[in-house]
Amino acid sequence: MEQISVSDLKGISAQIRKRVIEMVYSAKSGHPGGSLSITDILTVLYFREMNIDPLKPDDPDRDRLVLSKGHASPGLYATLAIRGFFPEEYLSGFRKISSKLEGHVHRGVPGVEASTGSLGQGIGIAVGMALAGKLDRKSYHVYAIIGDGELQEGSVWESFMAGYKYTLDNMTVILDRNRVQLDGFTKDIMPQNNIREMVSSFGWEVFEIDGHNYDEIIEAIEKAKNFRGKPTFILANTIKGKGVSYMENNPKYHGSPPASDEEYERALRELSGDVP
Ligand SMILES: Cc1ncc(C[n+]2csc(CCOP(=O)(O)OP(=O)(O)O)c2C)c(N)n1
Repeated sequence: MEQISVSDLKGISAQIRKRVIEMVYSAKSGHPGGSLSITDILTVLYFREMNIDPLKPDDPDRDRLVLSKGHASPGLYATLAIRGFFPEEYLSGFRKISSKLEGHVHRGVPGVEASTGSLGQGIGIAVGMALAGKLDRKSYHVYAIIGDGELQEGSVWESFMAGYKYTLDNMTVILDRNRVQLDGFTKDIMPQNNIREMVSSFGWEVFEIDGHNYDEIIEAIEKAKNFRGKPTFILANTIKGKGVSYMENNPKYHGSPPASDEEYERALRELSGDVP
């Protein structure tokens, strides 16, 4: 695997974040907040850690990533395009008639492993992929990215039970712990007392990181993919809307694009580093 530097990874993530803003502003809809919170994690996975080849998106030996919080499609689509799975020009069709880039991630798009959007489902699909990998004696690794609001779906906990039962040490769940869900904060809507202990008590090995710190992301992913005997879980503390000041920690930008040309331009300036 090519060892791209942290500074190059940061440059790529800035590009991805700008594409996210352009996509939702052009579509006049979509989910920027939860896309920006996972951008650094997606960048490390797709540009450094995952065994993938954009020219062979169906290679049976490839690593797989299921975006269980499928509304964060702008983040994944922009990552896949910049990684070379499909032309970047396609991003301008996001959420428009006759484009393949639907509002929630869709299996027909090169690099997308599962159609998701109904929360609580993708993690179970990832369990199935990991179990298939074991049965087929394949060495690929399966990643699932889930949201903290998504933890409120009971099916997530069924997946944790199954992962433990089948000793899916070829699987890593990454929790985007941005503390915001659709229209409010998780602590007010359905508080989660101690996620580390909850998941660990289901038999998973838990790592906790700052989900915007590249050294921590890289170290945790490498530990997780090499860990044997239990499935792994990375609790990534993130900021919803990361990188755009007025979107950060603001539930309004869960599912709304910049509200005006001024907001749009400010977001792009901030992501270009032109605003202190
Ligand atoms: C089963 C289901 N119920 C409700 C929704 C509507 N919905 C879309 S995103 C969302 C909030 C999700 O919160 P979280 O998982 O924390 O995502 P993030 O904040 O990371 O974007 C909800 C309730 C859905 N997509 N699926």
